[in-house]
Amino acid sequence: MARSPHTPFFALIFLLLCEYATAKTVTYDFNVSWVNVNPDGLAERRVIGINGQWPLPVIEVDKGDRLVVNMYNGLGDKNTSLHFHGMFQTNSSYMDGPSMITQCPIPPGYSFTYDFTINQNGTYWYHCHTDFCYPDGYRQALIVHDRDAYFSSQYQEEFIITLTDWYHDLVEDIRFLSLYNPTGAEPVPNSFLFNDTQNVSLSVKPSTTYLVHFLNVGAFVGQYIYIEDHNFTIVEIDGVYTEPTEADLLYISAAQRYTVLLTTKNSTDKNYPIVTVVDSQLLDSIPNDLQLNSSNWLEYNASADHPQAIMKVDTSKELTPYDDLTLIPYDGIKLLPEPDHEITLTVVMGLLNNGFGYAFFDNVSFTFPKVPTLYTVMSAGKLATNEMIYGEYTHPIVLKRNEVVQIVLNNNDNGAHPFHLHGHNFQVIHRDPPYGADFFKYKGQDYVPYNSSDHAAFPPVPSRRDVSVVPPKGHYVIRFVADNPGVWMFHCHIDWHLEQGLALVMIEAPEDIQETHKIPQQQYDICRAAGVPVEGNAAANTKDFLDLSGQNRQKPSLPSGFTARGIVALVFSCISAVLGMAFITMYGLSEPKLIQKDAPNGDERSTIPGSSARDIVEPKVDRAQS
Ligand SMILES: *[C@@H]1O[C@H](CO)[C@@H](O)[C@H](O)[C@H]1NC(C)=O
Ligand SMILES: *[C@@H]1O[C@H](CO)[C@@H](O)[C@H](O)[C@H]1NC(C)=O
Ligand SMILES: *[C@@H]1O[C@H](CO)[C@@H](O)[C@H](O)[C@H]1NC(C)=O
Ligand SMILES: *[C@@H]1O[C@H](CO)[C@@H](O)[C@H](O)[C@H]1NC(C)=O
Ligand SMILES: *[C@@H]1O[C@H](CO)[C@@H](O)[C@H](O)[C@H]1NC(C)=O
Ligand SMILES: *[C@@H]1O[C@H](CO)[C@@H](O)[C@H](O)[C@H]1NC(C)=O
Ligand SMILES: *[C@@H]1O[C@H](CO)[C@@H](O)[C@H](O)[C@H]1NC(C)=O
Ligand SMILES: *[C@@H]1O[C@H](CO)[C@@H](O)[C@H](O)[C@H]1NC(C)=O
Ligand SMILES: *[C@@H]1O[C@H](CO)[C@@H](O)[C@H](O)[C@H]1NC(C)=O
Ligand SMILES: *[C@@H]1O[C@H](CO)[C@@H](O)[C@H](O)[C@H]1NC(C)=O
Ligand SMILES: *[C@@H]1O[C@H](CO)[C@@H](O)[C@H](O)[C@H]1NC(C)=O
Ligand SMILES: *[C@@H]1O[C@H](CO)[C@@H](O)[C@H](O)[C@H]1NC(C)=O
Ligand SMILES: [Cu+2]
Repeated sequence: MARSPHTPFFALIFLLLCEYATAKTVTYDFNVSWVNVNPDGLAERRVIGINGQWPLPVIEVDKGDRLVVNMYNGLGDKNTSLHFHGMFQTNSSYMDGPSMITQCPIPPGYSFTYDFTINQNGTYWYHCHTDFCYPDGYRQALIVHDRDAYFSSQYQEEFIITLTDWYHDLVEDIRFLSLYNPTGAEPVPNSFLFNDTQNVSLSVKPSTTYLVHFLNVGAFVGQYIYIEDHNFTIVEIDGVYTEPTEADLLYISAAQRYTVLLTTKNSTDKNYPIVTVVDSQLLDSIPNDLQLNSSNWLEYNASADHPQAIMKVDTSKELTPYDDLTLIPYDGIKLLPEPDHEITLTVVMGLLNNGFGYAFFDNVSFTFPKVPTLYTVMSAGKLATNEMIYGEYTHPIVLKRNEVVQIVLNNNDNGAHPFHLHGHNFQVIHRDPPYGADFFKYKGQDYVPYNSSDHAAFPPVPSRRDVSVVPPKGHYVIRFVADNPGVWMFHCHIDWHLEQGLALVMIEAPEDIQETHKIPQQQYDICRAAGVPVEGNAAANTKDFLDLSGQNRQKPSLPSGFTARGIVALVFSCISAVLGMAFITMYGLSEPKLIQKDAPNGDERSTIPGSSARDIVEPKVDRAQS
């Protein structure tokens, strides 16, 4: 029988459809090792490189692809692991990356393969998640391209740009958590980088639209960004497509992402500064030589002038960024119904009895368990739904499958905190004070907790993202559905605050985790190599999961009768004796504001004293600008 003349045509269509629909596997081999770099021209330092290179490779995949990263830890002196920020890791929370939560730390000389499927689009990033490591350079963009994106026909070219704070010292040498820093003053960066360098000229064509991905991969500081005489059209935040929204100034906190369309002018006579302004409200002190504002250029004409920016002024309305709470998700997902499970948390900074400055959700400063929490789920049988087995100091919260969860986050600290939830994005339904009010202009107002009977109406289609900033002395309210069984951290993305314990762990639908998760053998092998037990409760007790004796604990609270002021004074007299005033100048310490009640009892389990957040030690220096 003669073949139909149409066959080749249909075969071609079929092949095209297949090509279109078939996900591919994208494999990266990462040999992680130390390399020396000097991206700001001020100091050479060691950073964590991949295959001998830094800046690190951008991971680029298409929606639906399987991503495989074969990682070899060639650092020699550090454990590591890799987190893919914003990835939902459906049925694969064991690929999420945080050490001692969903896997064991990968010791030097060992390999580990991350392998999962990406059913998301947009702008993400990867960074190490063992100890406090990514300020040492192990972080880069991860872009999920999507030819079905509603804006995909509206641009001709694409840019990926990271912003970051930059330190000249290794995290281990900064020694942030120490007796020498009782106020917990965050290390002040030495400089700021634009796409891991400075003084960048982005060469552009006239009358062309670019899709620009901005990512703040910094460890600490948020940044404002604008381009002189140009506007952005926001189309995505943190992997969530938004209705196209025009904005002239963005504020990007640590770990947030914005993707914008940028249309160039039709003339090529001038170049325009791309201006970044550091959120200096976060800095406890500002050294004279620290450059807070930077110009990079949208370069239309390489031979024309590259002017420095004419600054917008901090003190006027000019520096009011676009309020991300008003961005409407393109998928139109409506306000989730009233919560089944409400969690109210208060962020507090305080001292424990070793004189170190810690961070707390209520009275708990996150402390790693002895067994990674996910492995506790897998080994606990029916007890997996009992919060207690995960240990008091991981601040565990067990969620039921598909319940609507609401987190009310009150901030009793006078710094802003960008909170990130793993495994989800969330609706941000309320925030106070809002952007444009006193948000970054804290002038010492009182702590304002959320009042559920006194707030503005929630938006019908709330903004969604995976990192949202809780304002100084204010609060926010977020909602999500517990539809992704797994073990997920919720933590401040200022890496210094994570180190201080500003984290908790959610165990979402533990029975479903047990059913859907098949932990690869390599993970157990890595644990054996790291000497970490893979069964048992948070105290590694496999016999009696309800017996937590021997669990890791936060340090005890200050002894009763000892005031925090006393400790600080004591510490400072010692320090002054050793280091003199130089140190105090270094951390920009002003008179610490301390309110102290007696510890409720001598129980070593008690932590920071005081029953309500208002009474709690507050040793942070006043951040009001002088
Ligand atoms: C990783 O890189 C180091 C140094 O660049 C090299 O010595 C080592 O053989 C590499 N290891 C692997 C597994 O590729
Ligand atoms: C960028 O330009 C500034 C101002 O001219 C200069 O101080 C700085 O060293 C430059 N940075 C680099 C990495 O060359
Ligand atoms: C790696 O992690 C294990 C388990 O926590 C620990 O015992 C070991 O000291 C760590 N190794 C390094 C090099 O930090
Ligand atoms: C996750 O596992 C559940 C239960 O086996 C299954 O219904 C679902 O399709 C899986 N989802 C993905 C994205 O693999
Ligand atoms: C991913 O893109 C598709 C269209 O290509 C869209 O329907 C979907 O909502 C997007 N997913 C997310 C998580 O934004
Ligand atoms: C930013 O740096 C990354 C990594 O080096 C690179 O892939 C990307 O092209 C750079 N972006 C621009 C706009 O040059
Ligand atoms: C930017 O947008 C503002 C209003 O949102 C408008 O007034 C201004 O003219 C726009 N600027 C440019 C360069 O398009
Ligand atoms: C260039 O843009 C300006 C301002 O938007 C407009 O007035 C002018 O007509 C444009 N010229 C051309 C050649 O498109
Ligand atoms: C680029 O700038 C130079 C110097 O200002 C100018 O002479 C030249 O005409 C410009 N070229 C274009 C294509 O606009
Ligand atoms: C940096 O920008 C801020 C805010 O726009 C401004 O107040 C300040 O004067 C600028 N500093 C320098 C050195 O340009
Ligand atoms: C909460 O708001 C209601 C209504 O305005 C008010 O009556 C109540 O006193 C407020 N509660 C607190 C604790 O401020
Ligand atoms: C925190 O406070 C709660 C409620 O008062 C108490 O039950 C718990 O033991 C405290 N936890 C710590 C670690 O102090
Ligand atoms: Cu924080």
